[in-house]
Amino acid sequence: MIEIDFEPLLPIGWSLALAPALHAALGTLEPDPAPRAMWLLRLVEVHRETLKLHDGHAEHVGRALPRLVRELSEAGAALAVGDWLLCARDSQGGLWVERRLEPLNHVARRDADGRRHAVVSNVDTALFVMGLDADFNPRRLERFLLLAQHGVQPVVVLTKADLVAPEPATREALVADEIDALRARVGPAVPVLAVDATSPQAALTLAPWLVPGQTVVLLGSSGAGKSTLTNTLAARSLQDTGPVRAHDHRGQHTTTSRSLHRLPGGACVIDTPGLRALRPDIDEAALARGFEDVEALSLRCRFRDCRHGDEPGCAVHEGVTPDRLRNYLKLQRELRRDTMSALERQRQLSEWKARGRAGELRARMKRGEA
Ligand SMILES: Nc1nc2c(ncn2[C@@H]2O[C@H](COP(=O)(O)OP(=O)(O)O)[C@@H](O)[C@H]2O)c(=O)[nH]1
Ligand SMILES: [Mg+2]
Ligand SMILES: [Zn+2]
Repeated sequence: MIEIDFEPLLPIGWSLALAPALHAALGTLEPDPAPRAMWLLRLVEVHRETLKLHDGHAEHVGRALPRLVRELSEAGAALAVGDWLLCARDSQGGLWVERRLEPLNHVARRDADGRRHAVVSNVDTALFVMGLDADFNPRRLERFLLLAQHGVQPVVVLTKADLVAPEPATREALVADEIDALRARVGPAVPVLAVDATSPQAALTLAPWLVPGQTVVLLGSSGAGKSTLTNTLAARSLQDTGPVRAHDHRGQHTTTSRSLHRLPGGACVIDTPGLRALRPDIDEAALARGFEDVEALSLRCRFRDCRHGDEPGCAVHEGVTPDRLRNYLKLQRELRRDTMSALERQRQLSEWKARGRAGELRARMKRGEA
């Protein structure tokens, strides 16, 4: 028997869409003769040993049961900021996470071996933050945009609009040109905004995505202005921000971990450290959605198996800028490599298991048991 007061959870992102996951998680708890008090908490920060959890009123420090940690890591689905967790206290008052509710979505990346890592869970909007300075890189942005899947709305936020040119009229014209060029490249489905992340005006520009109960994650490379934006949205200094290094205009990795914060207006924002060499965790369908223009044009290529290289009559070659096409083909190669290595890992695992079983059988036969 557990009793949950949902009302305080609404401002920290609880929604009806999570009810089935809660029901399922409750169903996996062992029946207890004595009624136990359990809490539903949101994970706001992950540390090496401990977790910071929020109940809608205050933060608590807890730990995950080792069995849960093992299960999740074997499934390649470790706990991530934004997760909803069922927790209980032990007799000494220690807070333990017993179950994780199946997330509605993950923003996830892959490492060089093709292994999947969740960055954050249960987000409504992903703000892809990119500076209008040396950080500006449409190819990297296209990669980032692929992270927005399973109902996560993507929004591009161009920061440092105030630094583009000293003269306001020139500045506005240059920023408008950059926005138009990006829109033409990523398509009309993704809003593109420009802000000065240090100005309160930025909070007004982003207000439509920050209504109560919404969870927004800030993604982008180091120095893009994510922590600056977090502080501006919160109207106070929550996150350290770093001066940009003079030689390469990059930030100095001041943000070292992900953390979820409540904003005065009722939304939650998750600040993240910069993701360096980003490999989005995607499948063929996600790649196709991110590059709808390529997919649509490829139907008009002369050859059905056109690889949009130097084949004659390639409609994609004609209709997509070379830079975007190169990026698409590179992502496609990476995706195939990751899929291959995931299959390879699975094959290896079952081979080891089979070998283990065969060895066991031989040993039992020796002992005359089989
Ligand atoms: N003028 C101006 N400076 C900004 C803007 N956004 C970020 N910065 C500066 O850029 C540096 C890096 O910002 P930070 O928020 O730490 O980047 P993060 O690594 O993405 O969190 C800081 O010195 C900020 O003050 C902006 O829109 N305008
Ligand atoms: Mg930061
Ligand atoms: Zn083609």
